[in-house]
Amino acid sequence: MKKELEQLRDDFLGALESAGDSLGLEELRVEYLGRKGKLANVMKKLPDLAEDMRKEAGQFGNEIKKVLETAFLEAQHTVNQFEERTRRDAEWIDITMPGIAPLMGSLHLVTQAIDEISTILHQLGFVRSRTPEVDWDWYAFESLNMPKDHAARDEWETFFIQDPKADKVLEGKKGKVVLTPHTSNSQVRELEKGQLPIRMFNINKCYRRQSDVSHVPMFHQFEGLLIDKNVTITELKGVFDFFVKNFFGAERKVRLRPHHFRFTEPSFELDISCDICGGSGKLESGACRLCKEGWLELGGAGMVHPNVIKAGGLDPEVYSGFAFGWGVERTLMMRSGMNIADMRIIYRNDLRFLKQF
Ligand code: FA5
Repeated sequence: MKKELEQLRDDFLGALESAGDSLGLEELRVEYLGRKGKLANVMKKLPDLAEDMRKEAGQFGNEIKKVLETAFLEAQHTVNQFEERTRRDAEWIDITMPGIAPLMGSLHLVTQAIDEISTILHQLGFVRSRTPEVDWDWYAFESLNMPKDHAARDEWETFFIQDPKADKVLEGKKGKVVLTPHTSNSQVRELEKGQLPIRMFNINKCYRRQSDVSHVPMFHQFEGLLIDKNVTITELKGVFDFFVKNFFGAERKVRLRPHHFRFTEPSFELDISCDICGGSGKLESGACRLCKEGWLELGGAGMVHPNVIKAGGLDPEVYSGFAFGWGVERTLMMRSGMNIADMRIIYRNDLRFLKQF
């Protein structure tokens, strides 16, 4: 039995050397030291030995067991250390390698334009006011000298809000509810506050049933309103000159063209020489699709109509003023070098386009 135990020890120590990894080690432990393993099998023979030999063989068996267990623990320690080092090596980071730059977000180009427009108007002493973008017909049309069913309203191609409880447009004391088709709903809302003089601007979303190279269904306008005693067109012209010089540069050509709005008298539209065709109306490929004639309309303006001043609760004999409303997207598109020939691209959420700004 002694020889058998010595052989078993030698076999085990030899096998430990080539166990490889912790799995191999565990298999060896079960094979030799497990409850039904090789050592247990040899020790099972103890009761068959003569009594005088049994004690000595038992002691020897225990010594061999201790040798095997100690050798096993040492091998296990070595293998664990090796495996831990290998794992750490695999996770090693070269801190001298250039990093991956995190993606930087930026403000949408329309938001950037709104900020710039606001800065210029602030410099002129205008203060930003907020008006609802879902509003009553009264503020969007009727108080602006456009009675119900007046043909002038058609130009605004308006979206109405449906009453969720009935098959009709939502309606209240101030008329139907609309998605504001222009920012001019701010005019009477501001007059009603009765804090004079008024020098406010309002930038908001507007909605119309329109979509082509120079129109989108949701766009932005900035509206200016100045009401005081003895206001003249000269001051309106001064505001436009200052704005154009600051936003587009001193060299850019603009023109005021007589127009008709129900809420201003006299009324104008302001055009700018088109930046896409350089003001010629022509491109190599044919006519400029954006402006068609070298000029692009940016917005409307005029002296506030006496009926509007009255609707706001003031006396038009005492107070007068001017108002203007420009499209933010068109203003932005016409900035030198922007090269945006189709307004719809601004809202396509194409990152290849948006990342440029
Ligand atoms: C108006 O909306 C008037 N409320 C402007 C005004 C204000 C006149 C105060 C007098 C006094 P108009 O419909 O022309 O006017 O629109 C003004 C500008 O908004 C246009 O010149 C254009 O720049 C922009 N705009 C109008 N519709 C769209 C659209 N669907 N998409 C993008 N921009 C638009």
